[in-house]
Amino acid sequence: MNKKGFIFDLDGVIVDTAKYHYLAWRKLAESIGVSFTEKENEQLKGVSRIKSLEKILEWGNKTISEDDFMKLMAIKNDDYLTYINKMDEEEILIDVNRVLEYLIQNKQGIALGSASKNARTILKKVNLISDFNAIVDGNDVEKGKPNPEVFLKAAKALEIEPQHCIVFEDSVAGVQAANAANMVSIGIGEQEILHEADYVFKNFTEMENSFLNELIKK
Ligand code: B16
Ligand code: MG
Repeated sequence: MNKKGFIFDLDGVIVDTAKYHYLAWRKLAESIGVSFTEKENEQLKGVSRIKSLEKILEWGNKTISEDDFMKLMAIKNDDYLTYINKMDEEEILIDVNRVLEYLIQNKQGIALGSASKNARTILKKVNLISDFNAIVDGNDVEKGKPNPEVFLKAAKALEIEPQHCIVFEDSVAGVQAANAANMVSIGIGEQEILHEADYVFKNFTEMENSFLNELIKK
């Protein structure tokens, strides 16, 4: 039997939480006099919470105390969680359910590999948590993407060798992390942005079960 490990990023692959990160970061950035648009938000995709705030402060040329830094991160997260708490199954991105069902039917390993410390809360809200055999998130890693740590830990948790793992990612840093982990990288998004990936699909609708089957058989 061919058993592969399929590792899913969360934000941008399973759900679009980037829009909520955007609203919360924009509110926070504006409160300290830093302008924040969708362009800046794009650069925070796949980036940890700490690194995100560091970047925002850098863009605004601000230096603050360690204490204030922690306070701002907490304010942003509280605000973000007000959006997360309203989420339900309706927010699962197109055809994610079909892909998960196919992989479950074919007895494949399924893991989450996300930078988010809120990953478990989000998976529970959208009722997908029981589909995952392993969850590795921002609470479990020291080094963020493009470091491969998150995906290597997910492979280990699945007890599947990295070269038998496949990663679905929407961020450039995530694709680089998958490549560094010696896994098959599948970009979900635009080819021009995710050109370092082994394959790129606009979304899961473009990815047929026959393609998944080929990955399993490889
Ligand atoms: P949190 P992913 C990432 O999720 C987001 O893309 C990124 O924008 C966010 O800053 C990061 O999680 C940390 O999220 O504040 O919830 O810990 O794409 O790796 O699933
Ligand atoms: Mg992502």
